[in-house]
Amino acid sequence: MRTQVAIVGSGPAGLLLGHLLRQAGIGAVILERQTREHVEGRIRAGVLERTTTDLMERLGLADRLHSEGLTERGVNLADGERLIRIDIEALTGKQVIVYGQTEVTKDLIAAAPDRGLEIVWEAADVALHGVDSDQPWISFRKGGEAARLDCDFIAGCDGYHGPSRRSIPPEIKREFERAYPFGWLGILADVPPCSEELIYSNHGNGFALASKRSPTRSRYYIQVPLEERLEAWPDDRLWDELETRLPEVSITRGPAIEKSIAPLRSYVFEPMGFGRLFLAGDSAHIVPPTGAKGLNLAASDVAYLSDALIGWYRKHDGEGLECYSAKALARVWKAERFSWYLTNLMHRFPDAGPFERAMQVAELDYIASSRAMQTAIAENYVGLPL
Ligand code: FAS
Ligand code: PHB
Repeated sequence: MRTQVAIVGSGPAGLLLGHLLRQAGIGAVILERQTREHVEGRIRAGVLERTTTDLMERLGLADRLHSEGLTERGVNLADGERLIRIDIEALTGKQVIVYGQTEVTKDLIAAAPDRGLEIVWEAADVALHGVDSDQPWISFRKGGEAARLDCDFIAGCDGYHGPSRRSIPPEIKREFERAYPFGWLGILADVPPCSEELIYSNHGNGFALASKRSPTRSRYYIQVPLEERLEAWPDDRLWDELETRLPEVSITRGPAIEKSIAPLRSYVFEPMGFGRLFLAGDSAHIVPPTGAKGLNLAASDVAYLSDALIGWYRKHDGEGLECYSAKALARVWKAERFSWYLTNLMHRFPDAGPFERAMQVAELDYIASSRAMQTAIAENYVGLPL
């Protein structure tokens, strides 16, 4: 097989990139290890910045997002009984849209065949070769048969556990990491959301988040110790704890249709490019989901990378590709800072003492009383400009 840009991974990063390149008439093939059903069944992100919805509009794939997505004009920080509403629309003129990553992924996969974006599902043993040459290629196995994909460029959109990042020589890589001493236990249930807008709660028992997917489907998270086991949280215990940690809301209970625990981590890999290999999304950076930035950073990476590749193919201008890593990382680090800041503000750390708690209270007091502080949070929450 041969294409112009070989993409590893059909998560949001790989799919958005594939579509942006196809729209520009550039050949692209996606190699995905999992089945289509597995990828479409994953429950992850839920909050979309304008930069992400703009990309979907640019691709002409935003109809369902706009008809089924929920527009959010504000977000709430709770501290015990106190609720601090941040009017993101009044403070920034922008909103965010709640529309599940699952739905974004389904829309992008469904549109692929008509736009000549080939996705090879169940591509096993993907390995990258010649990334520092001008003829890189990928070996993989499909249906037990060895196969090869030749290309001009490789886009590593294979998430945190994928192989691409490991193709960048250790002598030039730099890694930055902060692992948090807790995880998020998430539940998805077909019950009406408990509140109009999202509520992030800092409670004595730990963090909680009230989110949603539709007027009849809700998504909740609570902070749990890292070693916590799912079996320890039957639905009723989880609903009891959510009622304790979320102030002033009446929660409708129902059976979990998905329940999982995700660790929290801040991670950045530099550089995001080496030779003819470019990383985008979780393959290069992870943010704790507190800031709702993971999917949106994947989208902004491919906005930069697609422009750079289109510049190379259309004008033989390599400048965009040379600057890609620095440009993407500049936005990544700001989102890392915001996600780390909100995680520190809204979670209870096992080793924190009275002073650390007093700092959280003072910070929330300041946020409650300062338009400038609320504006700073709103600007980051709706997404910083590209
Ligand atoms: P992905 O991990 O989505 O996709 C990578 C793809 O590569 C996968 O399909 C994988 O199967 C494939 N792959 C891996 N190895 C391969 C190999 N060897 N060969 C071929 N294919 C391979 N982000 C937000 O913005 N907002 C939120 O609200 C939010 N909530 C989250 C909640 C949870 C519980 C979690 C876990 C994450 C959340 N995130 C959130 C972050 C999440 O959305 C990621 O940032 C997003 O999926 C990143 O997209 P990709 O970079 O495309 O990586
Ligand atoms: C979600 O709806 O899954 C969600 C929303 C906001 C976050 C993280 C997750 O910060």
